[in-house]
Amino acid sequence: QTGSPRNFPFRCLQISSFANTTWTRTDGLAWLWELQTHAWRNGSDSIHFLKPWSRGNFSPQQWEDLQHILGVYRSSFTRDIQEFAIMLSKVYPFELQLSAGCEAYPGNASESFLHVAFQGTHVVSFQGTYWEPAPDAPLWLNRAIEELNKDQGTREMVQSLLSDTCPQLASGLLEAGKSELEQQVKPKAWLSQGPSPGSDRLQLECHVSGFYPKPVWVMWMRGEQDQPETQRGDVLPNADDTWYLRVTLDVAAGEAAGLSCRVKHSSLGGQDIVLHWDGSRSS
Ligand code: CIS
Repeated sequence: QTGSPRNFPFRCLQISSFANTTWTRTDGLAWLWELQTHAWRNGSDSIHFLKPWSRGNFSPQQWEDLQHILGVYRSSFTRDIQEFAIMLSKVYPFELQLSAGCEAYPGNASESFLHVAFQGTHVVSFQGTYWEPAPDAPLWLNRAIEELNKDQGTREMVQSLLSDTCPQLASGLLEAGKSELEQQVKPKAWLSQGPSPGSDRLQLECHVSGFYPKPVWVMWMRGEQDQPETQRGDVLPNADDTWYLRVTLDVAAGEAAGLSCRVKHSSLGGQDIVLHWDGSRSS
């Protein structure tokens, strides 16, 4: 897949836990596409850079300013939410999650978003210049939204963060991190025997690890024939920004011979990895 212009969204996540009236914590993280670029930890005043290119094209002063804005915001946000909890009789513990970010398009266009979830359900978004309830938000939220919309200073700040700061940061990161984002890392694959699913049955496991980017195709095959009983696990993250996948097949012990695991990935340039089950390992 060469030459086609593609977009990489930049996403910031905020996770705020309110355990009781006195214990809270707020952490943040930011991702460019599949790569985590920043961490903003509860006890820390600074935004931590996780990549050599996490500074993007921001000056040290711009980072100072952004850190200051976020520092003030974290304590005000915590206080505001505790006040809302009293006003709306919400019981502890509860979780708030914010997801905010943007994606720059060719030209100068960009699109931004900010969504808030309460107990894991989307309840509020910032749209244009106002806070708005999500389509199925509970009615009690309207009082909070009314209060939030009275704070014009915050609305202007959020608007400028979303429409100026975010796209500028994202496009600088994209430029600085492009080669890492677009890199291709080949998977390694190996076979093993899983726990027996029953008498005279075998579980064949095909492990695929260390690949980047995430999309991958793995199937158990008999010759050229896909085995539709193949069970695919979740694609799990390794610690080094690569991915891992396990794919299994339950078969009668006598039918394992002749099976193979086939792996297709963009890094392999059409040269699929094919591993053959060694009948002699079946016990
Ligand atoms: C109990 C359930 C309640 C549910 C309610 C749902 C909540 C909805 C979410 C609410 C968000 C509220 C945000 C409000 C913040 C304000 O408290 C705060 C301070 O406001 C000021 C007022 O303007 O407070 C003063 C008193 O202290 C005064 O009241 C003042 O009013 S005045 O002037 O009338 O007297 N406002 C701000 O701090 C403004 C800045 C807001 C910034 C929002 C940012 C959201 C995004 C957070 C993402 C965090 C993850 C970061 C991860 C990594 C960082 C990498 C780079 C970041 C790039 C960011 C790009 C988006």
